Amino acid sequence: MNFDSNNSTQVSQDDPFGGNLLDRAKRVLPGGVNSPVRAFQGVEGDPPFLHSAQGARVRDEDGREWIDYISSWGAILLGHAHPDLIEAVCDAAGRGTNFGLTTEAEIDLAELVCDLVPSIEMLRMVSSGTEATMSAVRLARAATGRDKILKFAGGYHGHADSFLVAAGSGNATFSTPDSDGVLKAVAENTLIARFNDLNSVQQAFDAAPLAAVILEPVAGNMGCIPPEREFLENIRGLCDEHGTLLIFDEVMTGFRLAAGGAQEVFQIMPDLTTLGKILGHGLPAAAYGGRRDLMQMISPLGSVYQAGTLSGNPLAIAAGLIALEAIVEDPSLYNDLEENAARLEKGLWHAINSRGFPCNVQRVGSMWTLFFTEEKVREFEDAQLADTQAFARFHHYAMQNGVLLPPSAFETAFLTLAHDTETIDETIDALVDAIERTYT
Ligand code: KE4
Repeated sequence: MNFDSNNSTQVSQDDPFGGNLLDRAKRVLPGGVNSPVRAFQGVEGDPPFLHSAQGARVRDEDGREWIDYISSWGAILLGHAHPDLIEAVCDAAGRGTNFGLTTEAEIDLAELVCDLVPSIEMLRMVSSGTEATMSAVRLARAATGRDKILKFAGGYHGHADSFLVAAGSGNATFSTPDSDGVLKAVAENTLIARFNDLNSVQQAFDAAPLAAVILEPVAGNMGCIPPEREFLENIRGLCDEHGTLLIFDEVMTGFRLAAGGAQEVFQIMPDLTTLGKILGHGLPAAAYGGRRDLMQMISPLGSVYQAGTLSGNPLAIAAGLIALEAIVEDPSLYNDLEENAARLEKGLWHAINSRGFPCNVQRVGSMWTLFFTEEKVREFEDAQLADTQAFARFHHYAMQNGVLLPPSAFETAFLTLAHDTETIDETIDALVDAIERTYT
């Protein structure tokens, strides 16, 4: 691959209406984006404005193309614009976009989720991961009669108030708001522990009765951080001991790490699971589900209210059915993902070790992050100590070399089934050169 340095992202797109797209966007959207991370504040250069995607590649309004590892933040498994999915969504759209009453397809998808995800006996569809996690926490508080929940520093579960909190000082682990507009009274009901640090979890259990522990079983929002041995098992044990519900936030890991997500890989059964991303394969679908006795507490059956105009939207369901049916038809697809992701990791480690780059690749299945530190990243504080300025430069050089990584040192990159051997080898060449330029 020849690295055309003219593929710089510094040059913003000129739109037909004069000015450029970013200036235009900033006049009507906060920061010019509909979600903060897209503003490229964590990396160098301006964000491209994408026009289309196909397989493993995306293309911007100016026709520039990149091998894509954002993969819609993990929502894309089969590859962008998969023909079967496009056909299914177009067919669904031709029959109407949303009805506000239940369709058979919603039952089909719910049955598939129950078949695939070990701990889910019943679920409720929603339209975003945030809705899924906030509803699961509401359910846990109702089921236990307790107020407090435990999350982990660096864990991201969407933007519901209960999750936008920062660790308080001292051992109390009681939190303070991490966003304006979040009430202190709300933040105080969220305790914070450190990922892979069982003592900090024990401290939280000692501090107050907990309704739930919510965690990403593989951390993906502080870069990719695997759980260390027995960490998940010990949390399950503490929850059982204290009558606390365990919520696995598998919005990212669900259908990504295995057909049954992280709970299948690690053989741990949570009480509730939240899903999203691949469940809609790029269309707005998410869900929370788990033990039947808990889910039967949800309105209209039970006393826990939750609702949504577009929950179970026929187009999102059609996309989700294509994704999950592909998994059922060919479970070996995870072997293909593993093989190509391992090839990428091996290629990066070869360069890191042979050229002595102060970097570290952490990967779980098709989720991976290149950290600019030689140390193992076990928890959020470790990720914060990595050289995020170096990552910002690296991301920019990677884009100039034709590879688009998530624009933050605290995110995870994702492969899809369209990231074949040739694409991986192109990526390795491009990223090794980008690391080299980062350090020259
Ligand atoms: P949404 O509300 O964005 O659909 O899902 C929230 C969420 C919940 N749980 C986990 C584990 C998640 O990763 C997410 C959302 N992920 C981020 C990126 N890591 C979405 C990207 C964005 O915020 O723009």
